[in-house]
Parts: sequence; structure tokens; C-alpha cells
Amino acid sequence: MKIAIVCYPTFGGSGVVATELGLELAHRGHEIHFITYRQPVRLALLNPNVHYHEVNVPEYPLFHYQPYELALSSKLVDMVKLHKIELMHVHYAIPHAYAGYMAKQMLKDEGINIPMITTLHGTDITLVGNHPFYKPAVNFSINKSDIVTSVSQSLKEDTYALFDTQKEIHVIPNFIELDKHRNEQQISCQRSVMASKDEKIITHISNFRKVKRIPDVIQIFNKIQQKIPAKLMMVGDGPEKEKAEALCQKLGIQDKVIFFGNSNEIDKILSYSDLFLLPSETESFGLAALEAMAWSVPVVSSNSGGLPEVNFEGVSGYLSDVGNVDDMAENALKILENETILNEFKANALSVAKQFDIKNILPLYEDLYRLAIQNSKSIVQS
Ligand code: GMT
Repeated sequence: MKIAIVCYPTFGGSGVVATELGLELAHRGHEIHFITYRQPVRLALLNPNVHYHEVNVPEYPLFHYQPYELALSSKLVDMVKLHKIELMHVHYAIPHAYAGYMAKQMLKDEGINIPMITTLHGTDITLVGNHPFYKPAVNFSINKSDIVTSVSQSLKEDTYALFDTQKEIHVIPNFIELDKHRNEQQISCQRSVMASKDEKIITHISNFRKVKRIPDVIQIFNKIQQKIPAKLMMVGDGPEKEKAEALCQKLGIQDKVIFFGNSNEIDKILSYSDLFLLPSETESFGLAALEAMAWSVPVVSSNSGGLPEVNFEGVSGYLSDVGNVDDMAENALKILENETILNEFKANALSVAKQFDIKNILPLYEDLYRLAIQNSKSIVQS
């Protein structure tokens, strides 16, 4: 199939999922066209089935805001016609589903009926999409998508609760490429750069936004390090980072916390981690937790959103109410204080991650693609 993938190219969940999905589809012989404003971070172009088309938005003094949706829908129209693309798969409703719908309508005028699949990722529904400034447009573009998917059951329920839609929402969970992890088992990285032999390595990875509850990560770690020797790896960048550094200073634990910023060495850091912390306010899925689990790292998280669908209570880790840092620290210590228990949780984390292997999940998308293309052909014929 010839598929256009529209996504955010930056660090962070939805762009990573879209990129990995496109690469694996290309690997399976589909022709994939990434359409976005910058080359996605994890995109490898040395593959004959992978194409990248940049959306340019020329500056003009009249524009206070650059009309990205307009440029994106024009690019989609041009690329669909040029490459005979059969389907658009847009990741993150805002503004991609809206721009995709406009492209669909323009193409319809030229006698081309192209189906659009929209994948909802989380904040496009719960935080941003639900804002009154965006809600009517998001609602409209969900209803106008040919097929809608969400990355968890919890996000599906949130969508029905927050938006006015009767559309069937297919749950297709996020995934992980486990083969890649196995091939990288022999990663050469000095654990000693991060911690001494007797110290446990605790990791948090995110975009350091408020929703991630970064102060909770620090507070949980502070309680852990009062009981056992430990170091905290803080990976990522965002608005909450400076405050987090100040909090570490205030607590006097600055020497035990390493802030990496946006690192390209996430796999190396995870391969030596003993525990992953994700105390988010809301998390539609929690891809970062799954990535940790694929490296056999147990997870202590909040129980919000889709996290219970990924982190299995008492198996791959533990879940607590949002903000209950005491409980999260206790759970962390339950895992870390006993080597046998730690090893059990590590093995369990990997086996739960295996359920989300890309090999199990990708066919679910392929089935929907076939269905959407088939339906669009029957519309043309009738
Ligand atoms: O919040 C983030 O980390 C970024 C955001 C995104 O769209 O890039 O992540 C959302 O989509 C991810 C991929 O499907 C999910 O794993 C995250 O849970 C989700 N974030 C939230 O719901 C807060």
C-alpha cells in the first residue's frame, strides 16, 4: 500500500510511534511518505520505501501566525496526486486531522477519494483538544475521519466522554520493537559514568511538562535515596526542568541527580536502569514506560489514564494515585531493596513488554488500512 503518514517530528510519544510504525511498514514492503515540517527524529531515510516531504510555510509580514494547516493540506494534495498515495494516516488530531480533512475535500473535487485514518494519542483529546478554543474543530475532524483509532481503552473512553461523537474508535495500543532491543543488548556504555556499583539507577524520561509531575519524580527519589544508595537519571527537556534542578539543590541531592537533556542515548541509559518513574497527572498510554519495560526495567507510576493497561500492578511494577509520592516511594523500595524481587520484576517487565511487540500490533493497523481503502473504492464505484 502507498501510505502518507502525518505526524509531529519532535521528541515525544506520538511522533515516535508514527515514525516507528512507518519504518516497520516500509520494512514490510509498503511505500511510506512522511509529511511534516521537519525530518522526524528517529527517521532513517536509507530505505527505498521511505520518503520524506517537508511542509514549508513561507513567512509573510501579514501573518501573525503561520498558516501551517493550509500548507500541510496543500502538500498532502500534491503528494497524493504525485505519488498515487492510497491512504492518509494522521497522528495527533490537532491540526493534522483537520488539515487531512481539507486535503480529502480538495482531492474529492478532482475525483480522488482518499481515506483518512486518525490516531488519537492523548493530549489532543484530554488537555489541548478539549480546550474550548479547539474543541469544535477537533470534534469535527474526529467525525469526518474515515477510521479513528486510540492508543488505549482509557483514551477511547475519554474521547466519548469529552466529545460529541458516535464514531467507532478502534483501540490499537502503542508498541515496541523488541528485536532492536535484543540486538542492542551488547551496548557499550560505562555504567560507572552514571553510578557506582552499589547504587541503584532510577530513571525518568519525558518532555518535562507539568502533566509529568516532575516535582513528584524528585520527591519520590529523595525518599528512596534516604533508604538505599541510588542515583536519578532525568532524561528530556521542557518547561519544568529548571524548577526540578532548583528542587534538587533545595533538597541537597544535586550530586545524586543527572540531568541529561534530550539525549540520543536513551537505550544506553535504560539498559542500566533498575527502576523507571512515571507519576504523570494523565497519560493516555505511557510509551516511555513501555520503552523502559522493553529493557527489563520495572515501572513505578501513577494509575491515571492508560497506565494500568501497560504497567501491570504487582507484575511489571506498581501503580499509585496521582500525587501519592509516599506510596510510590514505598513501592519503589519494595522492588529495589531485595535483589531476588528486583530480578523477578525485571523479568516480568520484559515479558509484559513482549505483548506489545510491533509484530503483534502492526497487523492491526494493516487490517484497518485495507478496510479503509476497500471502503473508499466501493464509494467511488457506487
Ligand atoms: O505527553 C507526551 O509525552 C507527548 C505526547 C505526544 O503526543 O507526543 O504523548 C502522548 O502520546 C503518546 C504516544 O501515543 C502516549 O504514550 C502518551 O501517554 C501521551 N501523553 C499523554 O497522554 C500525556
